[in-house]
Order: sequence, then structure tokens, then C-alpha cells
Amino acid sequence: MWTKDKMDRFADIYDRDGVVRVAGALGPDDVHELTQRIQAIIQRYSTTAKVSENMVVVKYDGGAYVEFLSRDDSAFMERLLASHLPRLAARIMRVKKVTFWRDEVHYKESGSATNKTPWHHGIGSFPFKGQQVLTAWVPLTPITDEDSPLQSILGSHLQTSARYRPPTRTDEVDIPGYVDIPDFDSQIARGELDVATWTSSPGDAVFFHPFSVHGAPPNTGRQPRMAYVSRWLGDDALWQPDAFSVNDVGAEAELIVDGRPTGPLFPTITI
Ligand SMILES: O=C(O)CCC(=O)C(=O)O
Repeated sequence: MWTKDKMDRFADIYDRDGVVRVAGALGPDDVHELTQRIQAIIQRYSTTAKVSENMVVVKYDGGAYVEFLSRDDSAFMERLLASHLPRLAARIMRVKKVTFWRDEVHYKESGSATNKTPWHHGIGSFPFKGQQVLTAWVPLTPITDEDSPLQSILGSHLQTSARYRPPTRTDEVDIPGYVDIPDFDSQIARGELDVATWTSSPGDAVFFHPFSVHGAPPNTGRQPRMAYVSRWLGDDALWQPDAFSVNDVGAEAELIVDGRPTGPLFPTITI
């Protein structure tokens, strides 16, 4: 489907911008099946709840996250592994193999003024640290300017000397190497930064670097917005959690060997 030249072009754009869109990374059948399954989960829970051993629904005012779908539901894992996503992830990071880490859904209700995603980068909260922790953000609903499109600050992945404190962490914890998140909105308003707004079709994938700063405006549109996110580890990604890292109880302790997750829930795909 994608020639080697085309894949190399995706990797070149990624190296330059820290983010690249690949149209049609998931086919219509995958989009349909994932959408049905995710909608069923979201409708079943009106409050934050544990769905199964690892899977959780976290509800907030204006939306929900569903985390660790593939850990407990093989239908998600099978679709993911059979899709183009792992191979695209490897090509974009220019590595020979990728290890699947986790997946999640970012669901935003329609007609909201408040359910934005603030500017942040992933590395600030990932327990795996390294340059090769790639995110594939795949909308399952059509994304216009009103439907909370993902936005990326182009080239921001080149700033790797400091990690930004996650926007959810307003507590007093201080960790060396972390700084407060800059006022990107003011910098953008002054024309100092280039921002890409990823309006897209269901099944398109936006791949982005762990240091790439991204966010999304609220979903002011008429339909709920659903994005399916999977995260992929390249060679240099190692388990180094700190006090800002998101919880990943399922990957901890005995599943981590030499800094890498092991076992069937963390398959490695070699290209
Ligand atoms: O979908 C969104 O609004 C945010 C996604 C995100 O922050 C991520 O996948 O890291």
C-alpha cells in the first residue's frame, strides 16, 4: 500500500516536525468494529469504573478516557496487530522492531466549551523514557475544526533538555529535569510557533514523538469525538517511572525485564 519511498517521506517529515499524518492507516472495517466496541463501553458506564482487570473508564466533565483496552480484550489486540499501525510505527521511527505498550481512547462529548486537551508532551508522564515512544492518534469520528482536532507544535520535539510538568499535576512535587509548561498560547498568538491542526477522516493516523507538544481545543461540534490511541516502543525506550508518570500497574514489576515490558500483552513486531 505504501512504497518504501513513501514510508521514507513519512519518516523525513517526522524527523523534521516530530509529527506526521498517514491517511487511511486503519481501514473502514477496523474503524467500524473499534467504534462499536468503544461506544458500548462508554455507554455502559456513567461514572469512573474498572471494566476488567486492567481496563478502566475514567469519566470527567465533558468526556471520558478508556485505558488499556487491549490488555483484557483480545479483539482490540488482534485488530491492532493485524493493522498497518505497528509497521508504520517502525518505519517512522526507523527501527527494525517495535513493542506495543498500551492503548486508550480519548472521547469528548459534543457541544462543550471546556473539554479541551491542554498543551503538553507525552514524555512528562510516560513511565517509559526515551526518544522512541511513538504515539499513533487515530480518530474514529470525522474531525473538522469544531470536533476537537489534535494540534501539534511543529518542531517542538527537538527540545529534549527539559521535560514539561504534566498539566494535571498542580501539586507541589518538584522533580529535577522538569520545568513548568511554557505559555504556548501566548507564543502562538505572537506568531512565534508553527501549529498544525489535524482535521482528518476516521482511520487516518497522526504519529507523534514523545517530546512533541500537542493539545486539542474543546469539542464544540455536533458529534462526540473519539480518538483511538496506541503507543509503541522503539529500541531506546526504557522503564524509568517517576512521581509524574501515569500509573501502569499491569506493566510493573515482574513484567519489566531490563527496562522493557515482556509477555504476550507487549508483543514485539519485527519488520
Ligand atoms: O485526543 C486528545 O485530545 C489528546 C490525545 C493525547 O494527548 C495523547 O494521545 O497523548
